Amino acid sequence: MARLGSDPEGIRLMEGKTRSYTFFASSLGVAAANILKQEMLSIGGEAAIARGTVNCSVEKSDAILHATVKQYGLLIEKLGYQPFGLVELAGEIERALKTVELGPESFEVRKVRIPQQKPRIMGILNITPDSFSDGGRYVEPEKAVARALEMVDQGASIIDVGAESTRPGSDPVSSEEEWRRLEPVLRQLRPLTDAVISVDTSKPPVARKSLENGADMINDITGGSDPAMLEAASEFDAPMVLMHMLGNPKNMQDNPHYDDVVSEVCTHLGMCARRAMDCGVKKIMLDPGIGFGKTPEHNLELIWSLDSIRSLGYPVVLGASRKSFIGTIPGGGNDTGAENRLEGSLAALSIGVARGADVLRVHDVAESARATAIAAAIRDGKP
Ligand code: HH2
Repeated sequence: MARLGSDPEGIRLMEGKTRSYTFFASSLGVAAANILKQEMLSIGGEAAIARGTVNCSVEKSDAILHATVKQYGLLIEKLGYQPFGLVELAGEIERALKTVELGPESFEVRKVRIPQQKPRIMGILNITPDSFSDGGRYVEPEKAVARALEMVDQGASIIDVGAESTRPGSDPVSSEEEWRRLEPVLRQLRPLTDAVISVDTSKPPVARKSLENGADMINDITGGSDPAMLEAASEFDAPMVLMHMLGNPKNMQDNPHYDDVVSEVCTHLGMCARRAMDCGVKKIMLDPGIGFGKTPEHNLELIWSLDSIRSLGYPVVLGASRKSFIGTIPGGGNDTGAENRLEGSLAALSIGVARGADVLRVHDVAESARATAIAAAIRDGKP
C-alpha cells in the first residue's frame, strides 16, 4: 500500500481489514452462541454454530468464528456489554488476536529469551537404560555431561535431561531411582555451562531436588497435573513445559481416540496453563505431546496445527524427533529404527517451525539447528 502511494492514515485504517483469522470457541451455552452469531453477522463476520442452537434443542454449541482484525475489534467491544460469559469470551478472543498478531509474551530463563525470532533448540539427554532412541548411551554421568556440552556447542540453548523413559509401554521408575540417576549429572554439568538445564520429570520431589541443584526449568509430560509440581515450579520461579498426553505411557497407545484432536488438545492445554498460572507459575510453554496417546494421523494434524496451540498465548514446544510416526509414512523410508529417522525428523521440524514452534526438542542437534535456521529464514523472509 505504501508503494502504491496510499495515504498513511488510509493504510492504518485499511490494514486491519487485510488480515482475517478463524477462531474456535468450545462449549458455549445456547444463549451465548445465539448472541455471538447475531453480533458476528452485525459486524460482517461469520460464526458457525450448531443448528439446534436457534430453537434451544441443544444445550451447548461450539463455534467457528471468522472475521478480519478490524471486525474482531468491533466484536470485542460489543461482547463487553453482554451476559452469559461473553465478556470472558471477548477477553479470550482479544488475547488470541494479540498472540496471532504479535506472538506470545516472551520470558527469560538464564539470559535465554523465549520466544525469539529463530526457534530455540532443546537437546535431548536421556540418562536412562531404556529410552526409545538413545537408551543406555549416556548412563555414565561423565558420558552424559560430555554429550550435553557437545549439544551446547552444536547449537542447543536448552538441555533436557530425562532419567525415566516415557516411551509407549514403559514402566515408571521410583523417585529415588530417578534422582539417583540425575544427581551426579546435574552436579557435574551445572558449573560447566550457562545453557538452560531442563529436567524431564513428572515427579514433584524430583523436580524440587533438581531445581535446588541447579536445574532451571521443568518439562512435565503430565501437563502439571500434580499441584505439588506446580508449587515447586512457582517457588523457584521456574519455567514449565506443559505437555498433552492421553492416559499414561503404559496405556496411551491403546487405540487413542479424539472427535477433534486439535480442539481437544488445545482445550486441555488451555486448562493446564490456567491451572499452572493460578498456582503462580509465570513462565509456561505448551507442547502437543507428539506420540503420547496419538495415532500417526493425530500427530500429523497436530504438527500442522501448531499455530492453533500458539494462539492460546504461550510459546510452543515440538518434540517430533525420531518418533515412530515418521517410520509409518509411505515413501518416508522403510522404518529401520529410531536412529534412521533423521530426514523425517528434519522435515517435521521444518514444518513445525513454519507453523509456529518456538522450541524444538531434538536428538540430532547439529542437523536440527541448521534446518531450523533455514526454515525460520524462509518463514520470515529474512536471514
Ligand atoms: N517426548 C519424550 C519425552 N519427553 N517432553 C516433551 N515436552 N515433549 C515430547 O515430545 C517428549 C517429552 C519422548 O522422547 P524421548 O525422551 O527421546 O524418549 P524416552 O521417553 O523413551 O526417554
